[in-house]
Amino acid sequence: MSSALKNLSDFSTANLPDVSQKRFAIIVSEWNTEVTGALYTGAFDTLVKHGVQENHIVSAQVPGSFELSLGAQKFAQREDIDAVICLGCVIQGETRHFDFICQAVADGITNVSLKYNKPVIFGVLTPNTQEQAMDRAGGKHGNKGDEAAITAIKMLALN
Ligand code: DLZ
Repeated sequence: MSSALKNLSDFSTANLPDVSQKRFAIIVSEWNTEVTGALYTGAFDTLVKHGVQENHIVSAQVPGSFELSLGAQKFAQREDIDAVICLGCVIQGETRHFDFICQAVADGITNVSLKYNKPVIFGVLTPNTQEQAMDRAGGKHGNKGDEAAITAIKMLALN
């Protein structure tokens, strides 16, 4: 950023950069596919709605959210990819598995982003229940896949 911030606004879709020549990868986890499928549709459609060419979006599935970091790395390391969006849903269970997966994927995605100096977006829901997940995958709390796509677009404006 070259000058002082004048109007710090809430998260909005106003004044997004031109992304018509940018290329994105969307990595989506196969666990809880009812949720992650909705996140994926939201992210894909939002990219297109804001000017990304459909053939500039590559998509890949990984088995679970734990695998999102490696999936992200495989695309982040490609020179032709400008930003990576990771989508998953880890639902709280009765064991500590939830904590390990959430921590690992958050750390992993952060590391990939910093290593390759590219936006790698954390679009992973960590709800207590399936209902809470659906509320955030096109339900009453919107679609966090849409937000992940907008975040990726916004981060490209920093380049
Ligand atoms: C094993 C597991 C469990 C219990 N729950 C979830 C979940 O709610 N969401 C998710 O994305 N993945 C889950 N996984 C799978 C792990 O992410 C991972 O695929 C396996 O531990 C293999 O590395």
